[in-house]
Amino acid sequence: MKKILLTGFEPFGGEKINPSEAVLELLPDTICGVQLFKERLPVTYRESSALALNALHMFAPDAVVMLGQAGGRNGITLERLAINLDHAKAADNAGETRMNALIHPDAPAAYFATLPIDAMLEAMHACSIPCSMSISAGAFICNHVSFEMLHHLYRTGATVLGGFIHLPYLPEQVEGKQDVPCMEVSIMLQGIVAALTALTRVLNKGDV
Ligand code: PCA
Repeated sequence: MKKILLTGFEPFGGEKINPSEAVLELLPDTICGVQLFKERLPVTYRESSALALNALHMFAPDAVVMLGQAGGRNGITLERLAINLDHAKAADNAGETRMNALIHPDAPAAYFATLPIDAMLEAMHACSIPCSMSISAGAFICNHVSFEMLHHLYRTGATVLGGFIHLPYLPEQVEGKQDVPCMEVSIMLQGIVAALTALTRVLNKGDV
């Protein structure tokens, strides 16, 4: 049985909820015969990627799909890249701020996601889910975890596919705010299930 590791984040920046965590909780345990493992990560530079890599070693998945919140975006975005930079004015949930810091000084400037993101995007479009490709996951914790994960997978020559998906705000996060886009959790769920279904097709290819 093939396996996918899914990660999501705890709330941050004064929010009470993180859409990635909400979606993680609603996802089933299997999709198209592929087992899903879920890991909730802290929004900290120090612990997030260590926990993600720990889950990778524990579950030994065939693919890793990392989820996070990108407030202000109006659809689900598939990240093409993870960059070798920690650079955000905002402090993480441990109070740490990092600016102009390379994540791994000897590593490349960026890694491409290895998930089948074209097929995943097409699958979401086919369900009329607002979604698009993104070339920047920012330089905060989401990018940090994504870069550390892809760095590990590229460096070890692992055949495990990996990549990051950003989710917009949930409706309850934008109450009282004007012109801030949001998406119902049921639509996010439908989008992620469609994207994962496309991924399972790739993973199951070659299986008898
Ligand atoms: N979004 C932030 C960190 C955690 C999350 O869900 C980001 O985009 O870096």
